[in-house]
Amino acid sequence: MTDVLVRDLFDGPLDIVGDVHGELDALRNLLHQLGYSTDGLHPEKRRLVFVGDLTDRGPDSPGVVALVQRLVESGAAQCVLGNHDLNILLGDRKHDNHWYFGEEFALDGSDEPTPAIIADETIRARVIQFFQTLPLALERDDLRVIHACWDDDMIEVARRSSDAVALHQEHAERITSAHSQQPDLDKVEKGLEFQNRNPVKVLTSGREQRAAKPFEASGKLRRQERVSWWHEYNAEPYCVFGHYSMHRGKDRGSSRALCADYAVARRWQERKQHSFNGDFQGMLAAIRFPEKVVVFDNGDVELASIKG
Ligand SMILES: [Mn+2]
Repeated sequence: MTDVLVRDLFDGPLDIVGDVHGELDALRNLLHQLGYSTDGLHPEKRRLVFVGDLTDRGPDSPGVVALVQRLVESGAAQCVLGNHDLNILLGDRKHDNHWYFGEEFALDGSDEPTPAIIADETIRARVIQFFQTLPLALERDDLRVIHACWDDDMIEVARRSSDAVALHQEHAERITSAHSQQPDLDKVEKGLEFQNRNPVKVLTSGREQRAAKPFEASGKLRRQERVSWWHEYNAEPYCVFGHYSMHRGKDRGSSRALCADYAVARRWQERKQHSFNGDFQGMLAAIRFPEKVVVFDNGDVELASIKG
């Protein structure tokens, strides 16, 4: 594998699919709503691009990876690596990726089962083999695709590497060794350096900053918060990204940076709610380019949010 981590994006009209997070039914519905055949072919020669985070939380991560892998390998789709996909490549056990490690339950110590298809040896090998082929970024003159954050300096670093895991480890080790010379750095400062000075982290999960006050997210007390980089994005090409799950109707993006993640990852929790009536709030969506409209998995269509 000698391809570098920043590659050419398909030309022509595209449908850029947000974070799927194991929601195979939603993905099948969305591809149907967009007009694709099961082979990923479109009568108007449109093509698919995935912003990454194919797995975790939803019920069928192996099914989503298998479908996207088939589309990518047949030339019908492209896909970039997300932070959840990276965690699996790094062998990092997280709360949401228990399925990959053969665990029936989420690893947060709760007794609540998270119904999910569990990976066996064959599935694990196939998932890793596919994720190893994924770039961190795709680009063409008028458009860029990234999982979390387009950062020019980090993109330049990624252009010189063909292995996301090796690049991640190289920078993690460099930062660790720099910290041994800086005994005064506090824990938050060290955490921020691991996040903000590692190109693979910045591109797949974005920059962070010290929070004014500690806050709770996903059951953990956090002292670092995400930076809303899209407010400052003013490059000429549009940028479509995922990762920052948004609520429908609530804008996330600048005039040229458009978020495709409409929080389908919330569905596994929505299903557990007593009051759940089958109407999901979290949606899977695709941004059509150059049209800049959003198509949802239930067939709804709206203009892509372009307000800051
Ligand atoms: Mn993500």
